[in-house]
Amino acid sequence: MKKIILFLVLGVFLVSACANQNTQAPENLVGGGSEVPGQKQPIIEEPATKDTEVSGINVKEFKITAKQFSFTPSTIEVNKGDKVRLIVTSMDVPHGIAIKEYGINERLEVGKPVTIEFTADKEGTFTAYCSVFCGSGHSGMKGNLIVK
Ligand SMILES: [Cu+2]
Repeated sequence: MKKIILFLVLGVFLVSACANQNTQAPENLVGGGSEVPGQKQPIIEEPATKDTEVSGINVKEFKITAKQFSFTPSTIEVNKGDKVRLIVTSMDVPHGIAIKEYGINERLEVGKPVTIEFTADKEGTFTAYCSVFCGSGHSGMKGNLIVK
């Protein structure tokens, strides 16, 4: 009698094991199928943010103030190929800002920002100097543009 009961118990286990396998297999397929589209969504979003980084033009903007007898900051550094935007404002008397090698020469009226844009296509250290006589220290009123 015990053997018959054992066989019955084993039989029930085997049947239920088979039933579990049959029901689990399709579940796994469905589960795997539904996960794939869910995982693809962030993958699609990532290149979109990279595209905006790549297409964004590298513009380096500097706000510079001019006053007797200096520019602040006095040195700006950019990489060759950068588009550079200088927004220069005189704080006291009329000044000028000139970078001969880049063909820049602008007059700076007091309190009126002047925007200068250029592409830093020449490597080197260039002198930015005041081009409007502004007093005793005028000839020493200089700054540096460094293009690496
Ligand atoms: Cu000057």
